[in-house]
Amino acid sequence: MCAQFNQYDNVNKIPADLKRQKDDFIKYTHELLKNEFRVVALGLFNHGKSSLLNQIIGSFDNSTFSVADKRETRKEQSVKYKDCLYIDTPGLNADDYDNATALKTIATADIHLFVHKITTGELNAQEVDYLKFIAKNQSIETFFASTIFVLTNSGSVSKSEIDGVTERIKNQLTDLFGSKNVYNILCVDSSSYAKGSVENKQALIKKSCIPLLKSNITAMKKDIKSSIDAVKLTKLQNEANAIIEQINKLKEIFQERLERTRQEYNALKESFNRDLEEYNRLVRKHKDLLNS
Ligand SMILES: Nc1nc2c(ncn2[C@@H]2O[C@H](COP(=O)(O)OP(=O)(O)OP(=O)(O)O)[C@@H](O)[C@H]2O)c(=O)[nH]1
Ligand SMILES: [Mg+2]
Repeated sequence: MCAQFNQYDNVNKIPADLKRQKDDFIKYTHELLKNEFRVVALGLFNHGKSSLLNQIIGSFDNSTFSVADKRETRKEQSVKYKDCLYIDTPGLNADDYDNATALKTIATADIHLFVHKITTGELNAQEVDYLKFIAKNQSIETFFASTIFVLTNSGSVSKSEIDGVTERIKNQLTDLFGSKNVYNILCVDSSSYAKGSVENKQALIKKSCIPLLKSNITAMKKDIKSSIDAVKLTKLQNEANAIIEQINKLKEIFQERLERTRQEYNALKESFNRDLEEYNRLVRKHKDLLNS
């Protein structure tokens, strides 16, 4: 969440950057300390985040979270449903602004729904990079214990494809993050669930696996509830430490600059004194010549 100060040349920009970081931190602290259980959908754009959240909250006509067959969600949107706050994020990789917004929201999640469209195969390089980035800011074990990989569009692929992609993603995650974590992966179809619910087709509802996802979220919530305060505290400490680190870096840079300026000043002063001495010597010589 903390911006990196890669460029210190514009000294005037630094106070503004620090102020923004401080404001972000305060906003983040408020969000973390609110007694809300936050379920955040994240993933690449157009992979089905908004559709999924609509179905979880029973908005079968997709009228709550905006859905389209193009890059759609541009800013975070939250909806309170039962005892959770469901938060939709702009698709990662849409652009830098969207990424920054999504990453800030992700940092406040109690449960992450990592949404991935199964028809695209296993996780791609960008998804892997985002996972690495997100997991870097918190304990990996905690991150995976609070994450469900939701593979959408299951109705568009065969059962063997579902099994194959699920297995490959599990292997990818194990290779990347180790075998100790629990990787929750579930394949769903939001459109089938919506159709099944509207037309009251129980077989379609069951096949969509959305009811299973909902009960998995409830179970996960129960599991992590006892450790939630400790997790929030760790996140806040990490954020505060990142800001302190930036301030210390700035302090070092300013001290170096001060030292350089002091050396330049001393060198200038010495050269000026030498010039002055030479000038006085010349004046004295000139006076002696005049007096002789
Ligand atoms: N058949 C099928 N279509 C889906 C499913 N999930 C999403 N879609 C369709 O995929 C398209 C994109 O869905 P969205 O929910 O808007 O995707 P998003 O990830 O929120 O996209 P951004 O907001 O742009 O990041 C829409 O046309 C949806 O109807 C699914 O499980 N099955
Ligand atoms: Mg969306």
